[in-house]
Amino acid sequence: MSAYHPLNAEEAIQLAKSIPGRFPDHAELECREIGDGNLNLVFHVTAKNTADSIIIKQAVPYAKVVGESWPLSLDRARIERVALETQYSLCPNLVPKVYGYSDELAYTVMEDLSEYTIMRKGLIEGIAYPKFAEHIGEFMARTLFYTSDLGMNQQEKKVLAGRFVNPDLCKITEDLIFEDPYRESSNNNYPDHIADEAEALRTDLPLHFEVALLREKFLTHAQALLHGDLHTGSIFVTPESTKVIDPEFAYFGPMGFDIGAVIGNLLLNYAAQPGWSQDEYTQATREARLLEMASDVWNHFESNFRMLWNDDLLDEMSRTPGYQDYYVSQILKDTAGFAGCKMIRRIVGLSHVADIDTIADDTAREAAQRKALAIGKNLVRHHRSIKSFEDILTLIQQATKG
Ligand code: SR1
Ligand code: MG
Repeated sequence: MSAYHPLNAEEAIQLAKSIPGRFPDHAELECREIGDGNLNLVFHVTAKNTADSIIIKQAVPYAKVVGESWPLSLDRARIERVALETQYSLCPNLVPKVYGYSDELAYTVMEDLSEYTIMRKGLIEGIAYPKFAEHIGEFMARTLFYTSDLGMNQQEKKVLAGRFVNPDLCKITEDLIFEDPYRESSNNNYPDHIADEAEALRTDLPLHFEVALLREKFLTHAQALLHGDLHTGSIFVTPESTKVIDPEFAYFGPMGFDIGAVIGNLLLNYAAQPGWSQDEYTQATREARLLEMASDVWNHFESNFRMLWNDDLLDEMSRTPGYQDYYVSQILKDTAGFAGCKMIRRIVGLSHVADIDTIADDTAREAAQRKALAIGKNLVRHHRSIKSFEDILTLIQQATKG
């Protein structure tokens, strides 16, 4: 019989005490369950009289956001932990450290990042993160390059991919991002005032064609180990530092899916700005900053990725002149397409974003929803013809005119 059960606060404290070197001997510990995500329990264990603390994240055997009617494999806790360890080995400054785990109880003990802010919250508050693009560009370039056939022994990659077979979480993405928004589904969730937009999504066959191409890439293109859910709620930030968390959706997929997740979520915040900024000047400043950040994310990814390719390439055929340019240009097209899909799903699908849903004014919220859909659709429609990030900015401008 499995020993799995959801931990209670006292058990979390005992667990924390068993991690060597984390708390002073005889420290008095306190514990709060602080999980506010869609899927897991999160225990914050702190010492009463010192600044020592840790996080224990435990999976429950169903999707918390929906309830026990949506069972989910506990193996996602192992996948998340192995992904954290793999990413930490490649980017130690950008990923929390794992201190312990149990696959049977589906928990991971890790570094507490309480002094950081979830990036989505920071962006809603209008905070600038001048180092973010550089950090996330480096994170994506290193984690994607060194787990791809370019930077990793190809037989070892196949073995590693076997540790990241993640059917339940991939199914969530396949349904919620690449299918439900384009059909009638009980998973969908949108207010009546944008029912016309949802109806248009269901009948737009040229758009479905582009989504089908992107979906096929997600299903079949095992290019590199992805984070798999790299939205701004999976990133902790301060103005100086960045930490990427929550890789439970990790699997071997197309690189552009991660890059598109980051850029799509910056663009969701961009679409929300008229609902958050107090005056026109602030709005214009923040919008310009967000577009610049999106562009810098791509530029930092691209320059790091090309540098790794030039310095550390293992695959001989990939030295063929012109191949690097071709490869990078394909990632950019995928990035745009996946960014668009991610924007659309957050407006009409099951799981939304606070950037848009918590805009207080009804009219401003509706305008943000329509703007996000217009940008998302334009990126998906035209992703295959994109040749530079400038093209993406042009598509954004076209979508938001008039
Ligand atoms: C049922 S889980 C809904 C969403 O939350 C996660 O963060 C993923 O984005 C998933 O699609
Ligand atoms: Mg998550």
